[in-house]
Amino acid sequence: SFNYATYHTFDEINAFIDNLVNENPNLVSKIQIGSSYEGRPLNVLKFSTGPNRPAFWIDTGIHSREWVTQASGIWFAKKIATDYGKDASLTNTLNNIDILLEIVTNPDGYVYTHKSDRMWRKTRSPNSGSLCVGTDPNRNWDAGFGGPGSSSNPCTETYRGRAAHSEPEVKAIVDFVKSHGNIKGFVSIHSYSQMLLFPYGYTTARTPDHNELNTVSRNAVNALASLYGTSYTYGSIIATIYQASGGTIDWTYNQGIKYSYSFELRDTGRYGFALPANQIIPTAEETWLALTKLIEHTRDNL
Ligand code: 0X9
Ligand code: ZN
Repeated sequence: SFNYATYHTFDEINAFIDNLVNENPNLVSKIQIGSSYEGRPLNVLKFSTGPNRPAFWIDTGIHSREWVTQASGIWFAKKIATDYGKDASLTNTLNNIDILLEIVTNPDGYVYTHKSDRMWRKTRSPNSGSLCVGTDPNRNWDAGFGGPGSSSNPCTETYRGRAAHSEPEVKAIVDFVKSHGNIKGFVSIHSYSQMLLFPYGYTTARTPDHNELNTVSRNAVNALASLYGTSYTYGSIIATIYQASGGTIDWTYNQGIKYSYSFELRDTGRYGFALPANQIIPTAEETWLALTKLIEHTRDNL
């Protein structure tokens, strides 16, 4: 059976996804929202118990080297499928709102971290006029695009790309969010630093929802810490980590998705992106407690 306590290849994750769909046909389906630059499927798991519901989006692995995020996404998928009809709160959630989960959000980068460079972060699209490859998919969104905390140099880790939404991995989510039209919560999961963040990253201006997002975040990180004592900081991106322009959740917030958040999972730097596999399950378990708070607050404020 599937080992949740180890890191898996792209092919293994896709096999996991297909098995989960086959084993839970009345709850789980797979949507392909597009293809990566190198032609790999961009798969989204949809957990749904009825038609035309609002939705809560979760993505993991948009930065390919952040392996504990894809591994946690796998664990969340299994947790949701297992708990529906057993856990009262999750059952209430899925009777009111769909959960959408993109586990391998940057598949070309993920494959590259397995075969060539474990520390690859960006996409794998070429850049004309440069030998350097890839765009930072968390600087490529049309929210303060090209501003401070992003680079115009294709050879840097924070290269914004030639234009907003130039990366097919980003454009697929943009098109999906717009055509869905009823996504009420959005969480983009990164590592590492142990933080729960909300907009904005491109400007010091506070959003109109700052106080509500701050209170929900406090409740979520308290729930997270209740399991193993893991300490998270929280706040706006710019005030908590650093200025970053063109980021995912600034775009989703400006699209009207009030409940837009981003995690930076374990650890705080001892292992960094190379988090030992024996921390996958504890990381996923504690993160799920925080995610549950974010989803419940969205569900209860539709
Ligand atoms: O620089 C980034 O894109 C994020 N840090 S990371 O180490 N995961 O690359 C921080 C930017 C804003 N934070 C999130 N949206 N998580
Ligand atoms: Zn990241």
